[in-house]
Amino acid sequence: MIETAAADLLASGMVPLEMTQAEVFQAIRADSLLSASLWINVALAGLSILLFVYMGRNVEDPRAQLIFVATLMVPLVSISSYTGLISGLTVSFLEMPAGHALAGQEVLTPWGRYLTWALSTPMILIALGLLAGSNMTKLFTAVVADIGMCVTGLAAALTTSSYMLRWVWYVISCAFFVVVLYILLAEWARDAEVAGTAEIFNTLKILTVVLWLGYPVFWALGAEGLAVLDVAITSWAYSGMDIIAKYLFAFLLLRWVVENESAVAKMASGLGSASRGASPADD
Ligand code: RET
Repeated sequence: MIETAAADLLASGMVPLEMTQAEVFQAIRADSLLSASLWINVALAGLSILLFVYMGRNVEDPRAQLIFVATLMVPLVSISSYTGLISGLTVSFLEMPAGHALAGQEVLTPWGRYLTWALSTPMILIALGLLAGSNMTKLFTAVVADIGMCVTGLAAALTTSSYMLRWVWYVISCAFFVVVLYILLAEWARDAEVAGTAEIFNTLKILTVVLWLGYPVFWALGAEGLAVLDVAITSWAYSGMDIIAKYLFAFLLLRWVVENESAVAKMASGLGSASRGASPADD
């Protein structure tokens, strides 16, 4: 009964102010398309954790181990993130401000996604930076800019006072994203040439850049932005991108690390390698 009532409210867009966590939980459960988009990620994250632990059982080089640990954190954070969404803990119904296409209506906002991206995406970047042979400055810059992107994305989703300010946060988040893209496409691409990991780095770089660009596009088109797409479709878009950006990405990276552990071990130790133009070939 509660489920049907919650589904009707969700479908009509007439959601009472201040829903309890149990009501949000029921509303999510009642939308089978939305629920499926969340549960599939819990299942895949669980399987990935088991697979990655098994793949890494014989890895001994510390740098390769660090790449494994960082990558393994991605499905671990993911399973927690999706559990938060499914339980209703990290989802709120927020009233959109004047100017928004759904102004005055309560829109389901899965803000836990943006919060947990602030933990999972730095892990992806740390793994990529280690693979490229990044120095500490670039790694730090990429991770900090990435956290800035996620936290300001969270602010965009949670701002209900002004429609314009939602987009101001969005633009700030995009500015942080540009820094991340620059490091990936220019700095680390060059570092990977020097480190001898260019082939795998380039594959993962393209996968990452193409998929990550999809997130701001779907945010803009989804219910929280221009509201061209509905909540369940947007959730499927994020879940689909997550599956490739996290599990496929992690599998390709870890498989390569296992097969090329000696090459990873031969990379300069530490994270203090010189920056631009300072490869041995320049002497
Ligand atoms: C937001 C909205 C504001 C503008 C920008 C965004 C970018 C998000 C990205 C997320 C990547 C997430 C991944 C998660 C995997 O666990 C916050 C959507 C630029 C790039 C890869």
